[in-house]
Amino acid sequence: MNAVPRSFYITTPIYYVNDKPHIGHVYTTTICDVAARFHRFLGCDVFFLTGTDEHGIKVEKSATDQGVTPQEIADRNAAEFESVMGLLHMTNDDFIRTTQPRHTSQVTTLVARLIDSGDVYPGEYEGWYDEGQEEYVTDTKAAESDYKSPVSGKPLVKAKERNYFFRLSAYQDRLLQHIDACPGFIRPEARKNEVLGRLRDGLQDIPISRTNFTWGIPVPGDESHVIYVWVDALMNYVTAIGLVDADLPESARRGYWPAQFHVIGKEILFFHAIVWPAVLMALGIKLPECVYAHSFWIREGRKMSKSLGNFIDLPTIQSYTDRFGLDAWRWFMATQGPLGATDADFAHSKFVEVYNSELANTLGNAVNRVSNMINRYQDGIVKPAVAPDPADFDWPGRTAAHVADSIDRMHKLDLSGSMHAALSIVRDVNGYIDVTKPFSVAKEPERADELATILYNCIEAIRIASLLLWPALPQKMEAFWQRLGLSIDPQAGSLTELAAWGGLSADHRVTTGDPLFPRWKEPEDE
Ligand code: ME8
Repeated sequence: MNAVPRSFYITTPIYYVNDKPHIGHVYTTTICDVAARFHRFLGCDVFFLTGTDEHGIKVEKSATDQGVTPQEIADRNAAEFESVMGLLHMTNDDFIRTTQPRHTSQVTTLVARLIDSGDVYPGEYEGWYDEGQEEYVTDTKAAESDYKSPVSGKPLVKAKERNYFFRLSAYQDRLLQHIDACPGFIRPEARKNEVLGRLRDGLQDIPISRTNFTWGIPVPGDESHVIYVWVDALMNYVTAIGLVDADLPESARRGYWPAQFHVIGKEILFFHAIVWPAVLMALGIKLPECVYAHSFWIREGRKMSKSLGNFIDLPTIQSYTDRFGLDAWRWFMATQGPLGATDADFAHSKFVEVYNSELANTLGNAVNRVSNMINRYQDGIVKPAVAPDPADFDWPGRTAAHVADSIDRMHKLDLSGSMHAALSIVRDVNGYIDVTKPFSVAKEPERADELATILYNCIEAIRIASLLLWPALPQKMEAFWQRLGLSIDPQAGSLTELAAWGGLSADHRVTTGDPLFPRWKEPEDE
């Protein structure tokens, strides 16, 4: 088993305020939330950051169109993103907004340092510009996409600007060396290879200032330019922990750097795995441990896009949490999401299938069967396991192996593997009941001790699984603990001690209740 890291800093991208929250934002934040909860439970000092990216031409344009100030748009939409975090019970420790003075002041300091060191220099740039994406596209890429934006389809425009440039080309070799020396720096492997390919093609210096709009942080010493939104945004990862300004209260968080994980979507890999590390190298700041770029959710086999109007938006997400419960939604995000190199399909039938097979039939069923038997045969009291186990099953060994596996996978951000390791304990319980047949044993009063052993093993195994499952299923596992009369505080950081076999004392009273995960039947077609 890996040692528990002392501190654990995990970030999501900061989301653009010119868009409405959708499954993509919710997904990345949920992954980080599950990992953050798990690591807190393990006793790590966790800092989980999310927030909003509020500058740039798109926000300025929307503001002009709507006749309001960009700040008003930013305030309104950032509030919506923040409320989504609350609605979905995210446990982020802070919510950074790039228009906050604590951020802008430190970005100014950092860019001034880059200008002083010569890593940022004034120059002239001419190239194909994608207005929607606010980025220049190389001549080759522009030709490949027929001089249209690969994202919006709108024509690219030939733009010429006097800009401040970041000397990205100077960091190509150091980046290659770093990736070579730290194999876990970019994950998954396919994304690392993508970055290596890009590095081998050669890096050009990149313009990091704009003059065609004003909604941004001014370049220090030259107010006619604003800092490119991407450089501004990337810096949130260090401004939120006051890395640059000892006078800010946030500077108490400096010990969290370097971050363990920047979790992002694959489309912003270049910025996180090339630009950001190079900027950090230029500033003499350590690099994060891992940039984890997941793939995309698609819907019913089709890419989600504005033109198709098929985004899984907040009302759709709420229709799932209303029908299946928030935990069922979190489970699907955590176990079926695109953490690997391929996209994942959000298909309604798949959601129902996973819900029924894993939550209703496996977990919910085990909890119900065992609680009901303890109630029916033992008046709801857990009795000690004094008799030998009729199946001679190595419960302490088996559960310890699954616990270690689940923790180890979570350290690597393999959420599905971690949760399924926990669920394996529950599957073991269901198999054990089939073999030991407590419902038959209960018919013979002289076998009461044997029955007590069987039921103790079952409820104790489920208790251990519930600890590991809690980060994905917090509400339902807390409800289960309540039925068992356990008061567990996952913030207290005692997961490994609690997960040791035999922790459940006899004489606990188990209450029954509505099924935790009622089996889902599609309403009949009208
Ligand atoms: O890119 N599937 O913000 P953004 C899974 N502000 N995840 C998805 C997704 C999908 N179909 N679509 C989006 C930005 N995401 C910048 C980031 S960071 C310093 C600045 C998720 O609002 C995924 O995490 O466009 C992706 O990287 C992010 O939303 C993009 O959010």
